[in-house]
Amino acid sequence: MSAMNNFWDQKNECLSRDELHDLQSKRLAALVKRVYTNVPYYRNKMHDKGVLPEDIKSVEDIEKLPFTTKQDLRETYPFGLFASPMDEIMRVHASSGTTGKQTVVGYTADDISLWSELMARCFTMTGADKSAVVQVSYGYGLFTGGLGAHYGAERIGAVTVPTSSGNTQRQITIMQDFGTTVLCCTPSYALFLAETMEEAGVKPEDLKLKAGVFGAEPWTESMRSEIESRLKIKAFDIYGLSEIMGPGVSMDCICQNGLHVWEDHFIPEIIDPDTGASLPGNTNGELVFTTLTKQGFPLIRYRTRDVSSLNYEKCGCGRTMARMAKPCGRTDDMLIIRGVNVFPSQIESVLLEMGETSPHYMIIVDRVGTLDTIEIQVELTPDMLSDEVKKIEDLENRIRKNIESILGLAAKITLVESKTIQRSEGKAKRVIDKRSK
Ligand code: DLL
Repeated sequence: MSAMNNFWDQKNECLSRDELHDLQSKRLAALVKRVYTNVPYYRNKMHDKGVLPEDIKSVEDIEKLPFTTKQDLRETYPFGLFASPMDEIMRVHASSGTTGKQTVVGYTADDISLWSELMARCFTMTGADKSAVVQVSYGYGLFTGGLGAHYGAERIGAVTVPTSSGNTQRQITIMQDFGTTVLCCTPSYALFLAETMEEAGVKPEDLKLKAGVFGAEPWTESMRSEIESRLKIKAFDIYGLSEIMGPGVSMDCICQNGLHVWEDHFIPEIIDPDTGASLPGNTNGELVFTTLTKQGFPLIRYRTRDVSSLNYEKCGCGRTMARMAKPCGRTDDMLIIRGVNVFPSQIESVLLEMGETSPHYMIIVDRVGTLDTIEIQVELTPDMLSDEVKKIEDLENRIRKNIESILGLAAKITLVESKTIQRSEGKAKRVIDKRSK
């Protein structure tokens, strides 16, 4: 598989930065005019900020525009931010989030076509073509994962297998019998599939699997290595959110050094989450997106709450599109424990780099009196027995020390029996925060 020929749309994927700048500027100006005219909510927000469509002439002017937040989506629930008449909307999706009303997004026929096209770029980046067999094990339904991947796989002409999530045994049988070459699911489910295959005595060599397109939740580089070695595939990271489109806003290429944002259709920015100020390249902050070409549900400067950074250097694969760093978590998933900021992904890195336990863990945060406590439950590997007290204590101590040196925080480590932590078929839940109750 050559790094240079995995293009679906080489011309657009490799536009020069100058060409991109001009295209984005033109599209941004048109978008702002359109939402100003069609969406009263945006018009009012722009008036509040004292900005008019004619003030937006190029990408640099984007900072004049107001942000959009999840709260704005809730206030206009369900269809208040749609910019096309309802008879042009042909699909809706929704995401429930963890709190409050769900947010609803709408697509015109052109939007669905664009989404398929961008997902086709993603699949092609894995080396897949029309000879591929793509098993879509993301959930189908209001969640964008299943249908988003489905339309992209069909667009490249692959054999598309819409298994949806769940029924793990059947997923494996289908992989074997249909000769699946590309698997799409969450990384936590990929790991569960690997585990179930091992138990059933199915070896990676028995399958034709070459690549995985995994996303919808944060996962670390160590988790990637774990999945790649257990399934013997190349694991690609795909990112997206329903508000912006669904999966396929960005994905990493064969170089696995950041996820290419399809900048001809989305403008990414990184801001300081506290002040809203724009941050320069290669600095961590909150990721913000503006959609440039979506019609049904365009968004201006949408605050994702995801933490990442942007790299504008040309990539070894030949693409010019900015690369976002693997999102390490969400500003609203960040735990503040005794004043220390903790991302679950930091804990995952420690555990997987040590490699002495299974990769399954659960973080339990509580408050005793006024003191925050953190307990990390980690599963033993099946061959380790919990009655080997000395060995277990020794391992717990070493994990505690490593966690403390990374987080600067003492955590209680509890090793639990193999298979006692719940597996997920979709997005994994890794934190129980009892303080919020
Ligand atoms: O999770 C869309 C998707 C489906 C992406 C399938 C990739 C694959 P939502 O349910 O709206 O949409 O959740 C979006 O999930 O803001 C991130 O916090 C998180 N997320 C998605 N992909 C990644 C990723 C879909 N690759 C929210 N790495 C986003 C880290 C991710 N977090």
